[in-house]
Amino acid sequence: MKKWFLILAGFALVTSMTFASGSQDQKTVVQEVKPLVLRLAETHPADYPTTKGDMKFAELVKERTNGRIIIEVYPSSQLGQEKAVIEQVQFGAIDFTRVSVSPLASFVPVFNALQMPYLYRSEEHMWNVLLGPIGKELLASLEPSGFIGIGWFEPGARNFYNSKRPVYKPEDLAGLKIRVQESELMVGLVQALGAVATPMPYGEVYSGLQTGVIDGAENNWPSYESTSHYEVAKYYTLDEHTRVPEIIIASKISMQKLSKADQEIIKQAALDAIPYQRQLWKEREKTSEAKVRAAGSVIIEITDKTPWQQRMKVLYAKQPENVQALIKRIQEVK
Ligand code: BDP
Repeated sequence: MKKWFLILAGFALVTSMTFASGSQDQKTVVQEVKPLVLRLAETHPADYPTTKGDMKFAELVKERTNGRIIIEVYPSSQLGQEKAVIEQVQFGAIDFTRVSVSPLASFVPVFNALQMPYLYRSEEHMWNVLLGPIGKELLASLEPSGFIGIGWFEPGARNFYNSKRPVYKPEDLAGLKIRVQESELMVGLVQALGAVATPMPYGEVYSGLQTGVIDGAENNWPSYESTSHYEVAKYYTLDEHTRVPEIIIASKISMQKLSKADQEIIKQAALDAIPYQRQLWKEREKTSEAKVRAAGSVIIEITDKTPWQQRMKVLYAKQPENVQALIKRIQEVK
């Protein structure tokens, strides 16, 4: 029903009356201008703040192109899990996706700098980086790999959770099998804490926890709640080990088919959707926290993060020179 409405609304019906010269004959010419329909892949469900951010982006593009460009958002991993989707974006089979920088860094390793543990002093520091010169440079740097970076969304801080025991200090993680994103850096992070890292797509984590293939995972409040992972892993430790920015990327192949003016509209629309997503995120963090607390999750506060930060030194030392240089620039941002 909705789809049909979109299709109908997208058709611009141009009606012109032509009068044949010297006669009273009237002819009506109906010309159909079909909108260009592009697809955006999203992992999260439709009611998730990030998906709503994607939808805001799509709405702005539609509005600003007078319905000539329609971006259809496919939520809940309908088009595949993030790593596979990124590959498809690279080949032009999917036009856009919103993903975590974590799997993207396997394609463009310098992005690892953005997901280093305890890198940002605060959410504000992270946003100053993303919206400042570094963020702009990074979006632009994706082009040789077949992507056009167009915007960022709020990722929240990630925390460990597991089904076995409360974790107060890194030593408590020893031997636990912890799911990580498909990212070498995240594997290193978990290993540096003494746990066993198990890379796995997001969509498989719930059953992994349920069947005991893994003991735990790590994520922000909204993801821990929306996936129902809290039902099968009730110990949630607020160690806030990392903030991994969310990014919207377009396929270079898809974007090149558009006029420069339309490309600009798309880039601007993605940037203009950011405040909306950030606002929804703030609200959802609170409701997610309330929901998992009410469901009986055991929430462990960490007042002194120093022992966690100490463990991460090895990971910093391991980074190649270009990543180290970028990390330093990020740390210098006010
Ligand atoms: C969520 C991100 C999503 C990732 C997921 C994960 O929003 O993009 O796929 O974490 O852990 O926070 O895989």
